[in-house]
Amino acid sequence: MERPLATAHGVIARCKSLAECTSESGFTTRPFLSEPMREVHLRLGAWMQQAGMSVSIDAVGNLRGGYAAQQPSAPRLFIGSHLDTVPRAGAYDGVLGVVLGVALVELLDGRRLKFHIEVVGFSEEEGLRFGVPFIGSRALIGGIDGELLGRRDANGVRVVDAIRAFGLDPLRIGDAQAGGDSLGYVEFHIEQGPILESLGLHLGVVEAIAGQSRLEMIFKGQANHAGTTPMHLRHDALAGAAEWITSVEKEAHATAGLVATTGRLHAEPGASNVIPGIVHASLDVRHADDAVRRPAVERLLRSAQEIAARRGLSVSWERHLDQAEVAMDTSLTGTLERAVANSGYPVHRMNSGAGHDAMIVAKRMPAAMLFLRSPGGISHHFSETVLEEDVAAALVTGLRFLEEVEAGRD
Ligand code: HGY
Ligand code: MN
Ligand code: MN
Repeated sequence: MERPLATAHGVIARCKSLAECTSESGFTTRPFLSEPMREVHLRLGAWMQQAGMSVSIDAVGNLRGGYAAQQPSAPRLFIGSHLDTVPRAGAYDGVLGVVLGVALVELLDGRRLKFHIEVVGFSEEEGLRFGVPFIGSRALIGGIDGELLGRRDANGVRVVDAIRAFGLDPLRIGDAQAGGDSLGYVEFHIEQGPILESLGLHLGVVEAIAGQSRLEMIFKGQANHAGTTPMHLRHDALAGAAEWITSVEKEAHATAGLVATTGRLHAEPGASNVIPGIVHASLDVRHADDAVRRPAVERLLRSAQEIAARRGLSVSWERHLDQAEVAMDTSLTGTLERAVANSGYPVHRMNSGAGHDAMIVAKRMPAAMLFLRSPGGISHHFSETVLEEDVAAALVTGLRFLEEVEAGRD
């Protein structure tokens, strides 16, 4: 166990080093195809090379490290997670899974297996820059279309232009697809919630990932003078949005397992002495059961219409994501469970409330996920952390998992 503990220390140090790559000084904020992502590619790419991997960057900016099998014709196991972050993120969401993948290859110490290993650092998972998540993993399964390439960021830059500006060729996006030799995909990720900690467990095996909806709501009223317009003659878009946000919270409280969030709000023209005329509000809705989530979204939209009509506002929306719940592959998850048990850890199955690249990759190949305990249940915040002993547990389990997959090739 000494080696994984030393390596766990190194894994955490590497995650902290990558957290320095940011577009907002003093925090870790790293959008898709941003300048700090180049530095992440350089640092991770160097570690991959030291581990004996061949390094490339595909046409959507995914960093890919290949570790060759004994035979060139062998199938390929992907180990991956994402390298982009939410604003003011922690050092581990996404990055940990990629750094752990590289560490597992290092621990093989040059030993070649009956399958190739490809460690993928996906370029985009959070949806920060273009409002839609999973651009990196979508490229791996051939899921990038013209509509996505034409989407614009806050500065009006299209996805296709951002790809060119990063020095990549959008015409080669098709080459990013995983081939027919794909054996499966495994993702290591912090839990981002309090369950494992409450149970006193190092690790959790993911059974299914909850579906999610993401929308942008636009409330329109009448901007006007804050001093001269009496209260009963106002059409305040922000007051309407605020009433709706409160109703969203009530609806989520009233529906078991439903979570609904407005995390971004933008009021125009945005002055203390002007009644807000236009408000953009994000909406994120999740539930483990799509049959609960989808009707809930429709109820929230009807509630927005009722509130807007009563206040003399208009409301419209753009649907950015309707991602169905996804079950992990039973057989690969069974292999992962054996690895957890044979490493001496209790097997705990759980669902994921957070979205993950695994839910996209699962459309193309068997996918499995291992969670590491999140101290304090905190994530999507700079105080997010992980324990060295849990990283060591993930490394031991990861090595066992590779052994189990190897044994399955006999
Ligand atoms: O938002 C999510 O669920 C994930 O962290 N991308
Ligand atoms: Mn995240
Ligand atoms: Mn993540």
